[in-house]
Amino acid sequence: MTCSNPFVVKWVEETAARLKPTNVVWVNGSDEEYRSICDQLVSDGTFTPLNPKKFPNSYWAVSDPSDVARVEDRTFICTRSQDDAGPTNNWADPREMFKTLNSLMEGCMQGRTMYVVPYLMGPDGSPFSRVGFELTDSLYVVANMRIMARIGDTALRNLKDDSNDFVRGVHSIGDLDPEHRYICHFPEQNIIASFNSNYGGNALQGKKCFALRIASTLARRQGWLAEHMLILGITNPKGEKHYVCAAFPSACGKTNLAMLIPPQSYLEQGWKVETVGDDIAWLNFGSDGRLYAINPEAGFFGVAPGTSYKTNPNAMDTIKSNTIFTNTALDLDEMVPWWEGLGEPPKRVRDWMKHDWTPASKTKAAHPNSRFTAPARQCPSIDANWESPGGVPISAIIFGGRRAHTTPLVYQARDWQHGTFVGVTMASETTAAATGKVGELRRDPMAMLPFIGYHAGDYFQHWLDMGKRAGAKMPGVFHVNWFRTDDAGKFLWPGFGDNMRVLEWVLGRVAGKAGAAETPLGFQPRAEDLNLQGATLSAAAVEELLAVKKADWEEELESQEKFFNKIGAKLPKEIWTEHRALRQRLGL
Ligand code: OXD
Ligand code: MN
Repeated sequence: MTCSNPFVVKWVEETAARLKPTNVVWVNGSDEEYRSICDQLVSDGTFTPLNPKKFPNSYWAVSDPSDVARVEDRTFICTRSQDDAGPTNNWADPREMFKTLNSLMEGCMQGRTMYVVPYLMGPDGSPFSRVGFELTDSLYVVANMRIMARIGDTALRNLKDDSNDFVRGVHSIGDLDPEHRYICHFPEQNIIASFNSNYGGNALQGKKCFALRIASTLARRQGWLAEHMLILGITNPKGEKHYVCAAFPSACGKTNLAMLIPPQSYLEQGWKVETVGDDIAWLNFGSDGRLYAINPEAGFFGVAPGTSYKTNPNAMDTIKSNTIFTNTALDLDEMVPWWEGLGEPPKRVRDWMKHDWTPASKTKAAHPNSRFTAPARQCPSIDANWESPGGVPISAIIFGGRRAHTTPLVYQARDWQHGTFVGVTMASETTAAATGKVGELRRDPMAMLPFIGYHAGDYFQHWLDMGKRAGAKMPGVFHVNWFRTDDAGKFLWPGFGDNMRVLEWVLGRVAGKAGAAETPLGFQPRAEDLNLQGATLSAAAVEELLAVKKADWEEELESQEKFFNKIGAKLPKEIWTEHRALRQRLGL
């Protein structure tokens, strides 16, 4: 299918004239084309084919050692007014940034091919889906985009010939110089430019750049929400099904929760959990006034280390074929990927830096942020409605973070305004998905800190406004913390499948059936309100998991205030009101 949209054709021609590729190839998204892309990546040494019996049509790749994660300090929101980017984003003047990028990228594709990748974020034919184009000189990016989005002809079919409403994206690997790495967003023009990185979160523009940063600005203008949330469906033994969204900062187990397998006792009673998405949700009002979610993505870009048949069997079965492994280690005898947490190390291991590795080596074999890119449709728990054009109705929104102390296992917000406050005050101890220090407490509102494409204060206001529009039809809001530890630093909660116990309580609350105590935080289960049958938990551990300690909260309230002051005058007054009310309820 040739593209007959004159806006697209003109922009592609203009871009090619500036970047000067040797040739321009339009990607159609077919199976045949994908096979030939993979063959080329094998012959140029980017892809190592894996054992065709154990991992058919799957490949191992490693990145430049300096290019292994998102780079928040090199990520920019370019708006005419600095105030529109707000205090949590790196701002740049769009004219200045265009100048910088134009001079850096002028002729950067000489001797290379420029691939034109039309992509659709969202299900084919959905009124909520959107089209983007990524012009890239990285065949690795094309191969990953083929898994993560619906690319080629499907995308073109979803764009009207007279429509100028698409995201224009340019990406070049340049020379991977970290000093001149740029991940730039121009929300006023719907433009994305990424340069000198080939890492998924920087270079697969459909994901964080479009589906979160640009989409959040579209959502604000158009009255919807683009969120960093997984989507899952839960069916109870009576056959009643509810969908929930959950927001966690990067690498807090979102993929595991999205693919949760309930404990045996739940399975025997007929509970079922199904996956709609593991990272991003676009939420729109349906005609009944409820919020409906679509997963804009078509694949999973999951963290490999720690993934195993013990922690996430559904992910393990998803990645058995048609998968790209980046920066994992390689078992040279079996030609299968390996990473820490998968089990016994194989005899002959090549690490992600392409060195021989043994358990005695001082480094990890797989990079902690090594990833698999796998088609969502291969997930055994994929929900029958995951590509439903209208989306799935959302009954609850769950916020969470990685906190060793302070926040209890679960609590429910009192109403939407309070729920927005709970989201705004989310915080988590940092992990490896972004470059930077590991283990520090970082405030991460709605898990969107690195992804809000505009002023965070305006974003919080948008959340409040959405609630005013829908009133009582908004989903219930909850907060969970799977990561609370005892004095010895050991996790108190088993996590993984046992998180089902918390989900059951959440759905029970939404249905008005589960019991709770009203506490300063909102509504919390008492031990007897949770189904802990079959869980190996002492009464003391349960008590500790549910405890709210004044000293911890005193510190927490102070940290919230510091964060609010950073947001400044645009922090909605309702958020201060909720904060003061919480302080009062805690008697602090
Ligand atoms: C991701 C992230 O890769 O949040 O999903 O960093
Ligand atoms: Mn994410």
